[in-house]
Amino acid sequence: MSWNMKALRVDLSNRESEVELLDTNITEKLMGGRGLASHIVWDELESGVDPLGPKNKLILASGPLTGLPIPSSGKLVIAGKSPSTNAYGDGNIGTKASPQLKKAGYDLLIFEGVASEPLHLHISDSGVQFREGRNLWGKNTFEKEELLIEEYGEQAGRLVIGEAGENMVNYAVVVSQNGRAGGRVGMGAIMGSKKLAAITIKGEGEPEIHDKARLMELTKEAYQDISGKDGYDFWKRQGTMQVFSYCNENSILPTRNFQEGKFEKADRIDGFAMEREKVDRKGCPNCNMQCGNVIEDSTGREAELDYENVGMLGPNLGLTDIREIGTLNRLCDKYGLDTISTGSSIAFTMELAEKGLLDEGFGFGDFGAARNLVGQIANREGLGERLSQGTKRMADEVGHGAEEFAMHVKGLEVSAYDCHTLPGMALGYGTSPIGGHHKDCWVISWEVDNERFGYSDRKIEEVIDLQRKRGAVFEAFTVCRLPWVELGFSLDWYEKFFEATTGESLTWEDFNTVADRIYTLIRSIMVRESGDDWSIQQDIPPERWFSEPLSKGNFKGKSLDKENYLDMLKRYYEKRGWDPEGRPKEKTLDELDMGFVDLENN
Ligand code: PTT
Ligand code: SF4
Repeated sequence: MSWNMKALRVDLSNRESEVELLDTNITEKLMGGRGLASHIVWDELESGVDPLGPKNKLILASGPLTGLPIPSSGKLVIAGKSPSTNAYGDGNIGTKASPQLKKAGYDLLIFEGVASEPLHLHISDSGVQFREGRNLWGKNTFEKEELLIEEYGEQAGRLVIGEAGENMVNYAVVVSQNGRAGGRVGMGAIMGSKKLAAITIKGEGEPEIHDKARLMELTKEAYQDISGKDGYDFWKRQGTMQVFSYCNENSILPTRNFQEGKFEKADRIDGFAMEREKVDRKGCPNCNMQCGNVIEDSTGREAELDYENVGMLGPNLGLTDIREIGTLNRLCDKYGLDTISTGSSIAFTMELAEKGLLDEGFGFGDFGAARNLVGQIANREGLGERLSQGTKRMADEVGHGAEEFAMHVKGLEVSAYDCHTLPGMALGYGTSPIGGHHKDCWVISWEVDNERFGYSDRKIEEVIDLQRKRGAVFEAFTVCRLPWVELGFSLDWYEKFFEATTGESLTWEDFNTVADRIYTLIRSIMVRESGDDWSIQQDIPPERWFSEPLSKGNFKGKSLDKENYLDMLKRYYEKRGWDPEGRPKEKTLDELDMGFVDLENN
């Protein structure tokens, strides 16, 4: 290995820090990013620690390919024990902090304890400076970043939280560059619980690269390959919004809290409607695909739109004005709230109100109510206090069957794909290592093109293959997966990048073994943290997709079948080497050479 191979461990309670060498036994087995972070959660966190207490840790993890000149490498994993799911949680953020971390000479930052006063940490080649953070505390993410730019310049890496993180909302995110947001499983809340208002990183060195000339040559060719791809120009126009119309046409677009998969006014808010309002593009460092669509919102301010944001804050709330959706998106960025869980929690509340389970006078399509709720959630005021816990806990409080339309898996709200007609995607959500997130497995186009309503072994294999690549390898390299996923940039490039960077010739077969370890490790954490409450029920997606068939569109009358789903889930466990309840088997841990996991004595 030839990345920095160094971690900086920061004790916030005592204002101390130390540099540690990474354990090569662990980097060989689990690589970087999600692999390293999940190992820390397994190895260093006592079972049962409070995610918002001093014993949880906030981890920023890069991988062997992060922050290098190669395409779309400006990403960073932010991880810890999640307050939404009470198990391992992480997110992947595009940020200048990623190349700056490498330049400063580290691959990994670990924050422990709790500061007695709000702090701002500045990381550089010479370690960490503990700076007064009171001037930042109470300010929104945009204001915080502005102050940090004044002090450190535009090129410094910045990671901040907004009011939502300070108030420890369960789905508060960490924000960078005024709109990149990561850690929807509440990583912003962990940062807030540690009284960490901001982290800035500015390095002067260069990460060690095994064959720099070769890497630069590959990099040049790779950028040309990407910009020559067929879909490149359209991607630059719409970014992730290019999938919006596809989702509506195929009855996948979340509509009024996932009651339907088709929205009657989708053409008002689709990728083409967005293009008409688009004023700029933004994105992560080291990337020629810049996918953040910037529009002017209904107040005339700039807002950045991605598909998930529009899906969850638009049709899922019954809203039809792209500029109003932009306003909700901008508010989420400003407060540091995840757009997916915010949208889902508001949609859930609107449905509760319409069904008479909450005494509120609003319903779907009410932009004013949605806008007010975003602020109330971030500040945990009024009804916002309840919504800030997410749909699972809120449903438990409301009772009267509300759980049936709380759209989460393991406490994390599902992203913007309706699964009434997608058993494979439902399995992807059910078995995602961090709860209801699509990042590990977007099997939809395969499913739509092949066997849409099937529960076959072939489909399970497709899910596992995507989970390996998207959910583990790209998260362990810690680079963006979109060049491959969206433009068909060949996976072979990554073997070459890896060899030029580290000097090691690994193949995708080797990477997939690393992936299986990471999946089994995160599953072990989940099982350990659930204790006696662990059950196969946790891997079942929201009840609505089984019990309430679609009432409109080309798939009217369709829903998932519970018996078939459970059978598919058990076959999935078998293929993963987990027992019929979804727990990793001893034999599997041995075969994967994971002696560091002992589920019996944990
Ligand atoms: C990700 C989730 C997503 S996934 C989106 S839009 W997407 C939402 N974006 C939000 C936002 O914006 N503001 C906000 N306040 N909350 C938001 N919550 C939602 O968060 C993101 C891109 C995207 S855009 C995607 S798919 C890809 N995700 C990657 C991934 O997970 N891993 C990886 N190796 N590469 C990826 N590339 C793409 O990155 P979470 P970002 Mg995000 C305004 O982090 O917690 O995983 O949630 O990081 O820098 O914004 O890039 O249609
Ligand atoms: Fe960031 Fe988009 Fe580029 Fe990926 S494609 S690195 S998310 S700008």
